[in-house]
Amino acid sequence: MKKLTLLIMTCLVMGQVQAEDGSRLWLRYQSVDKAKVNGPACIAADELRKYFRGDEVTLAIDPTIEAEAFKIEGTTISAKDETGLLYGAYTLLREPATQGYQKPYFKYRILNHWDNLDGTIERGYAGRSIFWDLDGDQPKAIDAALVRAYARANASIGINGTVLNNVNASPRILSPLYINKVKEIAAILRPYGIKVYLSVNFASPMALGGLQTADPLNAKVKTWWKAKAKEIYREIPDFGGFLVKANSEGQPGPGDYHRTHAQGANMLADAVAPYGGIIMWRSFVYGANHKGEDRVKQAVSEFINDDGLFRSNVILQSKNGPLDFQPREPYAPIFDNMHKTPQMAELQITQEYLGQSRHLVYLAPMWREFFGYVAPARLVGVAGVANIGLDKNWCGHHFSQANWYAFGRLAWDPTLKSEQIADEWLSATFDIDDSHRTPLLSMMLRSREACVDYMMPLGLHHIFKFDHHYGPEPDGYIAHYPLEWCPVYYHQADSAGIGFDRSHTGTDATSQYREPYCSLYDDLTTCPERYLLWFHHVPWTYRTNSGRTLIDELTYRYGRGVKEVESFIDIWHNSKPTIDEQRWQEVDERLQHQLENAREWQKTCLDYFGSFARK
Ligand code: GCW
Repeated sequence: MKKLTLLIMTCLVMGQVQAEDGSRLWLRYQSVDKAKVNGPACIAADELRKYFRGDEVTLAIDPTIEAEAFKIEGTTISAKDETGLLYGAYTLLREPATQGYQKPYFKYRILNHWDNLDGTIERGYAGRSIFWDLDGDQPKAIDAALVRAYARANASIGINGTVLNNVNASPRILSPLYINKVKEIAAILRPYGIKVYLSVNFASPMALGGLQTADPLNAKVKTWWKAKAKEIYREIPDFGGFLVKANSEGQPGPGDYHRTHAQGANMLADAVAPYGGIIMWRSFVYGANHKGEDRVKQAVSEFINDDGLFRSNVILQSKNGPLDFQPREPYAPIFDNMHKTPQMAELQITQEYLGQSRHLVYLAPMWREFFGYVAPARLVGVAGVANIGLDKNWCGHHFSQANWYAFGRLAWDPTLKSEQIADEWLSATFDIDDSHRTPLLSMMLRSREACVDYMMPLGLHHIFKFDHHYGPEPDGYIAHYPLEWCPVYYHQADSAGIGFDRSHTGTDATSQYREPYCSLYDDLTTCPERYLLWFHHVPWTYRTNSGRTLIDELTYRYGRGVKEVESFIDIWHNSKPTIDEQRWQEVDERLQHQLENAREWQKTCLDYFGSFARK
């Protein structure tokens, strides 16, 4: 008995027996300690020495290779520096047969953490922040091992930046105390090729600097930001820059002083420019200045006059859709309207409106759909709102890890197919053979469309429960203002029909799109059905492509979504013999819950809409 315990303990210490709790993500390599690694001592060398299954591998620094790129010839990886070597090493570990040259598509491949300094995470569903918490009123000590594991996971998929705090930013993040913490984190992330960025509160000069104003044209305000930038760069010379949510949902901004976004962004851009820093300025602005205007039009109205006026180190960051992170939105027309401003797409990995960490929804197909409308060539980067927290498995749902993984892989190469990414992830995450992998792959690939079907088919949107956005509430939250938060404002169901008329007879949001989309979306007969009720108010008796009336088609699609989840459960049950116990159970529980919730969506929405349609 004693011997057995000793054996188990030894194995544990040697890392050979590990519980499958999801904590190792897609990095479940078995250590083989076999390969002889030639070249500089670095993380790439350590990883290969431990996990590469070949006998020998060579790492070579080659200054002629572009930054972050790498070349694999035989078993030699060449790169400009250690970051390139690291990307090459992870690629070789994932795909031992890889040969040739690779470089990342986007320059900026950044996670955005909506983490608050008190440890909570806005729209976080996987526990508390891995970076922040309080110890009394002081910041808690950084967990270096955890942050290192986070860095490693990101480097393995090519992510090269991270914004450490919520866009609804506390000014305290810029206090010397927190800058020191950021410095600590930066030191852990640096060897993995990851830069740190911070979200800043535009009114920080008042909250922190004791100034009377945060007016971007005020000399003292400018001086304050310049001094703050200098202080940050003294501690963190490769600091990335700032992300700013200004004049949106109650956040302060240049508009408070009747200044433009360009004036606000440029003032910050000038402060970080001497150090090579950038400003990511969000276009998610609606409300105050646009009372009465269709919310999906407001970003373009708000920013169009600023095009061409931003400094060259300002990037406009916009969500993929014009409204919020709904399961399906048409692309945001801001990408068609800003011609002189570098742009980044903000994608949401955390599934705020997609069942959070309780539903299995694989997001790569949604992001690929977006790239079909907004060519990656028009973007300088992508930001992903992270789904990471202190939960053992990092993301709450084991399958939500696939979304973190897919974000990184698409940031590296947006032409990768959703299927390939899912296949890579499944193979790395579970020990399954081909016959079991195929149905799981199919489940993942169908899961986003299923979610659209059981939540908001045919272009319905924002019919979620108020505030927490989990579950259906088509009749919910009726306020006079902000109308932008009311389901009834979005679906406009009445005895005649349902849907939001955004054609030229309605709010004319279609006119913000380039051709052919403008004409296509504007005309009820050519508008793709997946956007039908997004752009049109449609009579209940309208015949959809299937020949069914609108209400029958809605009924059919809600039913189809629910059936899909039933079939996911079957697939999962069939895979039981090949999946380790803990993860199988945890996913199974969530799938059962997903089914209940999908049925709730179906019933609530069809009862409610039916009360108009079937009068
Ligand atoms: O989707 C909404 C979220 C807010 C979020 C906001 C934003 C960080 O419900 O929680 O705030 O978007 O993107 O700024």
